[in-house]
Amino acid sequence: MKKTTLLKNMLFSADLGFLMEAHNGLSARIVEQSGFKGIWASGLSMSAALGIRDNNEASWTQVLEIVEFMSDATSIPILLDGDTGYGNFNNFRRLVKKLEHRDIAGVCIEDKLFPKTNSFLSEHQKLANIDEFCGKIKAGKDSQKDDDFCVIARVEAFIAGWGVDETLKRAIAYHQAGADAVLIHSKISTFDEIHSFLKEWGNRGAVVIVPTKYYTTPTSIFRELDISLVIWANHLMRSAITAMKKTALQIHEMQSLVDVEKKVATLAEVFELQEANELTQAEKKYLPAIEGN
Ligand code: SPV
Ligand code: MG
Repeated sequence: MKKTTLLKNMLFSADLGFLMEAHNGLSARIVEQSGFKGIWASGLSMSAALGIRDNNEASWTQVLEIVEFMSDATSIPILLDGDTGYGNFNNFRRLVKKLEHRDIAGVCIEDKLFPKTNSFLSEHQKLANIDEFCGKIKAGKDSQKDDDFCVIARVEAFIAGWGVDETLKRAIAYHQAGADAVLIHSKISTFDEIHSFLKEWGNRGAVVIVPTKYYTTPTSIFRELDISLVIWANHLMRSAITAMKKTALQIHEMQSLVDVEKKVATLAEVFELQEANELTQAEKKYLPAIEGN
């Protein structure tokens, strides 16, 4: 099945689905091997992995390069965190085309202004004009070639300090503009904001959430409330930071590898993740046998 169809089915099936964050080809492959059915190409994680900020410091073509590696390394659908779409409707529709070329299953755009700021960083974030954002959604949907490619509209009204009324107004407008789903984001440590939205939203359309801050909310509640998709948004990048800091400090202190060797992935695991064996087999098939080798 096409990756686009797989993502669309996740959004519209009766079951709660999960996307796990990845930020490069290696982490994407680890997500797939862990059993996840889809990948969140997180803007925060991809920028952090590049050593830069989540403020559109990476150009959109640099982001495309990263997701191309991720797509090549996996067979499950990838939803790109497309920030604000990297410009206006015109930039966004070009992005959609280029994502389809790279077999990316969908893109999520948020109703903030370019260059964006991470939702957990700044208190007074400015929101996009509703009509302008609806035009962007429409332009994206009109330019996709594959009917199943998904455009998800992320509502940042709670993040920007607005209440449920503004959040609902925006979600309804984006849904009517053709968004395949709405992502409602919240930075408070309880599920209250999202819950207040869901009560008003009813069953108008698919809802995606990112429980980074309200992580103590039991997953069973998301299921009971008919959420479509949960995104675990940054946990491979954060676990990599913890592991890398520990290893670097230990090697620096000990001036030896003896204490860490048994605590890190073996080289065999690295080669397995790179599918080194496939190349060995291909060499046997395609390279001429040279005497003495
Ligand atoms: C990301 O993973 O980059 C996101 C989610 O956009 S958040 O960091 O919560 O804004
Ligand atoms: Mg992001």
